[in-house]
Amino acid sequence: MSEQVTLTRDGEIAVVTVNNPPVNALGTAVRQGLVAAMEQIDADDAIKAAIIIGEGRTYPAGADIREFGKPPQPPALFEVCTRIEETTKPVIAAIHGTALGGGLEISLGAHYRIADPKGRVGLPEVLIGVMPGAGGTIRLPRIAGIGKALDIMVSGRQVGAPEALELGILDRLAETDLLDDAKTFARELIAEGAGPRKTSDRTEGLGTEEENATALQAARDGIVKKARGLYAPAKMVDSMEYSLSHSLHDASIFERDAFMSCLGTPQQQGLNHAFFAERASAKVPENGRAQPRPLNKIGVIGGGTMGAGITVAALNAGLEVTMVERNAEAIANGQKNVEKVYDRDVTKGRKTEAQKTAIMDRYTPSTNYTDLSDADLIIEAVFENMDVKREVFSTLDKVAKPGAVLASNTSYLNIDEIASATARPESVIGLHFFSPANIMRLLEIVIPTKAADDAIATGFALAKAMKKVPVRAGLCDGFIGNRILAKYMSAAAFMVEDGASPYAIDAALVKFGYPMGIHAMGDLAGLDIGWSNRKNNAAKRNNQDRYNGTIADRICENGWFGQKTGKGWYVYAEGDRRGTPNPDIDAIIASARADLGITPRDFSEEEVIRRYLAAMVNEGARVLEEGIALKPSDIDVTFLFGYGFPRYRGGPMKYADMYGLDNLLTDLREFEKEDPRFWKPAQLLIDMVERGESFDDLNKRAMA
Ligand code: 3H9
Repeated sequence: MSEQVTLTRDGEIAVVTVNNPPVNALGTAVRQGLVAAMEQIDADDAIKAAIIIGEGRTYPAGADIREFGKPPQPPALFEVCTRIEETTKPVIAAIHGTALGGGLEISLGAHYRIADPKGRVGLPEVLIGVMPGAGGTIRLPRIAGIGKALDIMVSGRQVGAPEALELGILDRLAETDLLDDAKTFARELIAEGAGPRKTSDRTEGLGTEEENATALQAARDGIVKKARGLYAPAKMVDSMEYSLSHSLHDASIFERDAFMSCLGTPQQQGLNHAFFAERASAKVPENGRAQPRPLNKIGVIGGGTMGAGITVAALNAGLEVTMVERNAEAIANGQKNVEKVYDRDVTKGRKTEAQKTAIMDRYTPSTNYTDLSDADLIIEAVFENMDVKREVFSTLDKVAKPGAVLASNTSYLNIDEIASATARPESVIGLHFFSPANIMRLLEIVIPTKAADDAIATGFALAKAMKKVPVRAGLCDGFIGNRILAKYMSAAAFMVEDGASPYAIDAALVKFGYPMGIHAMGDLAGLDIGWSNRKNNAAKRNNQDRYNGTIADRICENGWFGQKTGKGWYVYAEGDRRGTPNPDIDAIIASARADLGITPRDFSEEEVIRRYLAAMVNEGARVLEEGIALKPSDIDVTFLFGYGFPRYRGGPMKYADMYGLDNLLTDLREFEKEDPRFWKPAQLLIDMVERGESFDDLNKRAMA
């Protein structure tokens, strides 16, 4: 057939195997091979039934995303699916791993489907900015129904085999070996004389014309809310609707055109970038040079919100965890904080009481550091204070076994200084989790000067076990994320001083795609944190720098720290987490402006975004220049997974590429006139504009 598709025979059954590692993506050679296989199956009278199966870890997981944007090569995937469906002998898709996107579409082109019980199916095209383009919107609703099919496509979720069986997507689950069971299925079909059963001819998922119209309208009404700015979902409904009253051929062309109209759009570029950036972030030199150290037992120092979150993340990863607190009361609270998470899971039906008990069996509470003597990795999550941290590390140095990795969860402090409290700085790294640590997927892995490669590789292995997205960060104040955050928070603070409404800024950010604005975010995190930082850093502040805390300080002086005090930039009624603008803020802002001698001016929504992003990307460029981040896509990943940056925009550096680095530099030059210190363009940015380079060029170079 082709190197990537083989056809073997077992009596009357043809077994068509796709072998295109790692995920059997449906690239050109696979598509050609599948068509050739179907030709041969039709031509050979001795073949009475056929099976399509994937070699290795999965059934095809979709179209080859790397081919998007390149000139399309025949046959198109929708033609392959139709060719499979037109085969004159029954074709069975035998699914294991993940049959996603085009992978599910070719199995819907097949006449019957059997799956490994652990297999999953789905149409996740929406997550990369496209829609199903090879019959997904045509065939899936015919068996699963319009509502269910749209739920699967709009969410992009992976449907487990048992649910897929219930929905009629699968005919049966394998009970022993997938291929053996598929062959048994095939023999049964041959014995029954059952011929091909075309999915495109089936109607059991559909209702009457009126019912279908109602379901489509309901989908349209719901879609705006669910789609959160994405345009592919509405196109899916259009395509589905069209297919109900047109031939398979016409519907396929309509769907294909809708799919093509998504390609190359900013959303598709952003989401595609996010997909590959997420996978590139774990590709760091240390992983190539060293193997991780053993990782079974973890120690966590501290049972507060962070320590408990890290503990839950480690327990969920199947690790054993010993949590150490300073006294009986503190450890009892720490344990309560961990159990709370699992109790909630039980209440919500996500876990059984027995599962909770099994997990908690791997948890050991302790008030004694010596209980950490057999831990492979110990993560400190205590109070953010250098003296306290150094004391913890000096104790750990005495009790931890040789080779144990010692990690600090600090978000700002100098880890070299922390490491110097031990006699083994080569085993010390930073693991900066984001709160809540059992939910947020970002993990900054911070590299102190003396850290050994295998200690760093162990940090990445932990991230993998915890299903987190790791980003390698060099040492500096705030590492990648918080350092850049500080800059755009200042840009927002200056805009408010100069005339912008904090609520208008938040609204502009939500419109841009953020789940919430920066002021609402401040209220959620607690305004007292920034206030205390500003006070602590007062002595270090350069008097020539514009001060960013004038207004925020005054809010805090009232005891208004955000959600936890019921008041901050917004006011929060009991149980209300969205809040409404705090009516006292206008007066605070007005008095601050008067004291600073500022005559307020208007800021358009567009200018708000320009300034916010310019501050973010300019600092991102500095972070790159200094080698704190290895590549621009790591900065994107940081902001996508830790700071709510809208995924469909790809991350700040990708956004900057699409906005144009020359335009960004022009903006910085314009803002620089009013505050040359704050807005000074990064040298890297200036050089890149001069050379006509993009951040994507730097990504490619870093990955070469
Ligand atoms: C589609 O099908 C459109 C059609 O409707 C119509 C067309 C006309 N292509 O994630 P992993 C690479 S759209 C190319 O680390 P896991 C990935 O980059 C497609 N490459 O493994 C990585 O490469 P590397 C719809 C792909 O086990 C390697 O495979 N399908 C593709 O954690 C391993 O990936 C999807 O959107 C691809 N389609 O997760 C599925 N997929 O080693 C997208 C993966 O160089 N894929 N690679 O870093 C996934 O969700 C996950 O990769 C999967 C495996 C769940 C399959």
